[in-house]
Amino acid sequence: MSKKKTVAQPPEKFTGIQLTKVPASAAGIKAIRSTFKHIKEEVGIVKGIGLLSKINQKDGFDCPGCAWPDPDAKRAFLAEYCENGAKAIAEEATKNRVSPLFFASHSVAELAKLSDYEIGKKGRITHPVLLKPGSSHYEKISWQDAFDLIGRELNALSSPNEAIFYTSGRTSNEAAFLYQLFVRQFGTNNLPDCSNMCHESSGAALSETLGIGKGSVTLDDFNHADLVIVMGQNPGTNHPRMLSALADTKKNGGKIITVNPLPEVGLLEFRNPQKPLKWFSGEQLTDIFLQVKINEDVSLLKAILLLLIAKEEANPGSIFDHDFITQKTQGLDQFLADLKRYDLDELIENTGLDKSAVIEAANLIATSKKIIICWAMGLTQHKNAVDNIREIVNLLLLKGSIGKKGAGTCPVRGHSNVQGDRTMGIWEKPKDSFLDALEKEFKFNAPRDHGYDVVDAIEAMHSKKAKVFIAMGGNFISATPDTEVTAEALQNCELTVHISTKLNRSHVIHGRQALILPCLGRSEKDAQESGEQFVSVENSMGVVHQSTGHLAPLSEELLSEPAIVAGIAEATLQNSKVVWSRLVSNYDFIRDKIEATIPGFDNYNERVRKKGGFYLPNNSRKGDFAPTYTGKANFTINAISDVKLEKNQFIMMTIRTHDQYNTTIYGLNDRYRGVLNERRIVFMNAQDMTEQGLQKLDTVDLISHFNETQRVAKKFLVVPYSIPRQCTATYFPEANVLVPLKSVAHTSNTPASKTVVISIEKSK
Ligand SMILES: Nc1nc2c(c(=O)[nH]1)N[C@H]1C(S)=C(S)[C@@H](COP(=O)(O)OP(=O)(O)OC[C@H]3O[C@@H](n4cnc5c(=O)[nH]c(N)nc54)[C@H](O)[C@@H]3O)O[C@H]1N2
Ligand SMILES: Nc1nc2c(c(=O)[nH]1)N[C@H]1C(S)=C(S)[C@@H](COP(=O)(O)OP(=O)(O)OC[C@H]3O[C@@H](n4cnc5c(=O)[nH]c(N)nc54)[C@H](O)[C@@H]3O)O[C@H]1N2
Ligand SMILES: [Mo]
Repeated sequence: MSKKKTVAQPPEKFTGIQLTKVPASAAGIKAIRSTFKHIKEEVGIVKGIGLLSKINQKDGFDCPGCAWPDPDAKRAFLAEYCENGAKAIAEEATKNRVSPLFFASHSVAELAKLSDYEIGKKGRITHPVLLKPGSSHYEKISWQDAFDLIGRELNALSSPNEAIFYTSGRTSNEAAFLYQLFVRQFGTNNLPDCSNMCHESSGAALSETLGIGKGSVTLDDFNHADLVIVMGQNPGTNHPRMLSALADTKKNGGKIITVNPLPEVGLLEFRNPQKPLKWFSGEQLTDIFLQVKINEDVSLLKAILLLLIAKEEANPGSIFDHDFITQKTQGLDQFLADLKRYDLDELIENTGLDKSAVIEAANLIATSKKIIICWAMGLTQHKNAVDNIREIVNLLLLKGSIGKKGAGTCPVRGHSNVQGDRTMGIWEKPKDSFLDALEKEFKFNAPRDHGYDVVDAIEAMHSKKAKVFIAMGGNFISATPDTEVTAEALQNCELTVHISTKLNRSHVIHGRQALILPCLGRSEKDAQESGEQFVSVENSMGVVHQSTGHLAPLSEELLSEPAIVAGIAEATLQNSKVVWSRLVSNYDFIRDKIEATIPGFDNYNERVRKKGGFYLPNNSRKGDFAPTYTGKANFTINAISDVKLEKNQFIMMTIRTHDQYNTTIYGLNDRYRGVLNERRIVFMNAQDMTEQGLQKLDTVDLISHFNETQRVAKKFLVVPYSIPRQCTATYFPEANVLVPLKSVAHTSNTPASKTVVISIEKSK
């Protein structure tokens, strides 16, 4: 696409790679050592230990790492965190400060030349700052002047739809509710969020088939499952506490099948860091590992389904749950008719797997009555991502494995409150019933047209249809696809505003004017007029609970996210009947409003104070599928991948290392994959390397191919790895420049950042 060289991408420089042996197991003593190294370097040991003792405790704060739930009952002291949760905390509680003085001595152009790792390590922002039109440096600004500037720019737009309000998934329920209320009173549904790039495909598939966009299992279900299938997910790195749940499944006699193009270490063997006796001897987790080709999961599922059908037909009633199917589902006949069009051997060939492995997996599924299927980005970020998840539902429906103990759907969420943000109305396609409730409670006319999601928002800014971009957290430029196009989009804006904790690349790829508004982090005390506040969040399994910060705020200038929203709202809205400052004076008042408008939050203020919180209603957990468009659970007909690779082309997936939280780069190691001190690498199959005339650590350029357009990312080092033929992997965000903006999943519009077609050339 754009040939011109900009500074939007991370710099093309190497940091000094070392390759080591891939470890045999995850966690264990090395994880503990790594935890304390990060804590010591960023926070200091004494304060650090105090912090760790509060993570995920019932009186403590919700770990800003992932959305994996905490045990409902007993919680170990100093133990409900993992290595990567500790790193997340270390990043937030860092000693490093980005003050007005820092900005005075570092120009924006200079900062843009740094890598995301280097930018992030500069630390927490201490004061609100403004980049004036044409200026080279951010300067201190008062909160009121910042709010007034935003109000003026928003009110100068010819339509509220020219403004975009992004949200990342760390925002608390209270802040998210206020934010969407302000945005809708301003007059638009332009509320894109990180979910659009994350589990949107899960939400789309699950709502259509089961009548709720959330998963159905609870943590306890892992104790009762006969079989857990983990597809397209790397919990050893991204949800380490999930490994304990998988270990419980095994302890109780259940089995585990893993479907992944990579042999992710954490899934294969695990040393429980919370059980010192297990630090030195690993627990094997995966029983059957299916090393599937990228984006061939539908082929695999269809092959398994054909094998199951053959068994069922040979011995009717032995494999499928006919009572469940008859009472609760619709669409079986059409689904079966479509499935039988496929040829088993062709499907298996697509997957790149041995037939015997697929048969072994089908046999285990055949004899299991209670099955949980877990998945994450390996399934949601493809063109046919929604098909992946609907096909999972087909399998679970045939087995009657939804709505009973030990069974169900488990989309494993990313950001710690991404699910709660959606519940609070952060969505560009709100339901009418939700808007009706807002209108009734707050006496205004809510906008009804759907707003922009992430991809549409980038296109709108690119074509200058949108002119103000406001982000509640996140790092838009580094998280989104097509880095150069997104950069042009942001640079077209009149004003870009980031409500952030830490410095990131989105602060230096900016509009004509730019504001950074620094906010309190999860771990910090939040004092308002009525005293210290807590916030609430919803985890991946629909439990809403409180989160209370314990540290003194790092700067007196910081405001809480709800207070910032209130400040912007007061400076922008002339006729609002909401008394914003009153809502912020005591977050109980915000929760009262949530209770009044969103189902499932009865007695919110009382129930959220109960230790451990409360479960939100979930129809599919109860085996009730009435909310779907047919009133039953729907079988669906799904397509296998239509990606055709030409000679010398590869599929590339963009994945996370063990040392990052999305675009926050904790360190330069990917310990579990044996890569140290380097992020610009491409994992390749050794035979493919030979065919391409490539050697270990050769420097290559990656060229992505999409609808006749090409995008180039220069200077990556080739690392031979256990990965299927024609499959490659790079790290996010370095490779985002290769992900075409228009290459998206159907229905969910999620960027297909795990199906990128590339060719590989030696660098000149
Ligand atoms: N420490 C840490 N924790 C995190 C995050 C983080 O960056 N760091 N991010 C958080 C967020 S927002 C999210 S969404 C989650 C992400 O959690 P994950 O989804 O685990 O993250 P990814 O690194 O994107 O890994 C995707 C996995 O899917 C596999 N995969 C890729 N393509 C395919 C495919 O076609 N089929 C199959 N079967 N597998 C495939 C990859 O090999 C990889 O193992 O983690 C959350 N937790
Ligand atoms: N190629 C490729 N692209 C991807 C993905 C992929 O797998 N491959 N994954 C996608 C996924 S799953 C996701 S979820 C998105 C993530 O997209 P985002 O959520 O936009 O990105 P993050 O890196 O999580 O955001 C980090 C920034 O959030 C700010 N922050 C941290 N804590 C707080 C807080 O408490 N409050 C506020 N206001 N700000 C805070 C900090 O300033 C930090 O720099 O990226 C997506 N992009
Ligand atoms: Mo995510």
